[in-house]
Amino acid sequence: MKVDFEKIFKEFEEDISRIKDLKSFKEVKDKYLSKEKGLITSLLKKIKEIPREEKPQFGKNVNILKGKITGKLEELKEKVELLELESRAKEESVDITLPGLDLPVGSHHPIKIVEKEICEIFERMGYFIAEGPEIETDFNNFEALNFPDDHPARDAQDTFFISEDKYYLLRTHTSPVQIRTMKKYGTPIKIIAPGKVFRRDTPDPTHSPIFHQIEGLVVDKNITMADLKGTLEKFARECFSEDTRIRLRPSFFPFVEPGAEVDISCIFCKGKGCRICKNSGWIEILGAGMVHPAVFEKCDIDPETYSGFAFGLGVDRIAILKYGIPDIRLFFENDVRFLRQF
Ligand code: FA5
Repeated sequence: MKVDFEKIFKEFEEDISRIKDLKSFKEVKDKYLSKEKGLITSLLKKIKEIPREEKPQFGKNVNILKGKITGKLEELKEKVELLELESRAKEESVDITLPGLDLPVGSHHPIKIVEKEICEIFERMGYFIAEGPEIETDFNNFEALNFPDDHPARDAQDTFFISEDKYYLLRTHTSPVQIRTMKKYGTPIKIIAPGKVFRRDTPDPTHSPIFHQIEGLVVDKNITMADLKGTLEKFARECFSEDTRIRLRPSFFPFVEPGAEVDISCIFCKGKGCRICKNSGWIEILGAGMVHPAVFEKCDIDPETYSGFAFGLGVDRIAILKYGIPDIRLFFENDVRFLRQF
């Protein structure tokens, strides 16, 4: 059997002259050097058909051919890789004259801006931030806060219960964080607890079924109502303006005694009377009071030794006042035209 090694090498040279990228390089390499179907392999397989005395020379010739082909391909490989890189760089190059993409930049939600501002005021007064879950137990949300069994807030009309036995619910205020903190850390305490709360209130311009509160709790020896009033006065001046005044009106919350609703002097008419304050000169912003002894007892704190005050303010209502927003529902509709303004 005659094999023309010269001719094979010529054909190989023609093949490599047509190589222009890695793909065609691989095709040529496979044609000659592939272990399964390559030409060199098929020549080696033919060795058994060769007369005995010609076998050594034939083997030698195949090896020489293989060496020449391998050498040439190795030389070429580097060049092809470089070519490939250049053409990729050309294709992927950035046209710096094209106009840039307009990536919209997000902003903080107005409720979060106001929540942060309020938290910072209290942090400057030495308060720590505490947190509690939005899903609460009846114990933390009502029982430990001294709500009687027949209190209307415990009614399914007012509370979103999430278990059949009405034990788990969406917290209706941030006051359960008071219970969690007293139970976990004992005394003394000086915390604020911001968060979402939920009530089955019909939505209207000042009511939303989801809204935000910030709870405050201070417990130590000799804490008095004067401390509460001084703290809230300082808060009102920092949150609104230096000339803002506050007034406390007696009110009832089962977990405080005495309890109070706290008003600020109307920030729009400065107390003269206008449409927003319904001509009273005052706007209600929060509930507050001295921690009820029964609540201390539920949390294993001795009411004879310790006293404390607590308050709970509605962040959404404060944001409405600060920004002059006509309807609380705007905060929850997520209309970017509204949100973009903050
Ligand atoms: C409470 O929730 C008490 N836990 C506050 C408190 C804490 C009192 C500590 C004493 C001691 P009240 O139900 O009044 O209180 O709610 C507090 C504030 O939440 C209100 O002043 C109001 O600003 C806001 N608020 C109440 N209901 C809604 C609602 N549906 N939508 C928006 N804001 C509301």
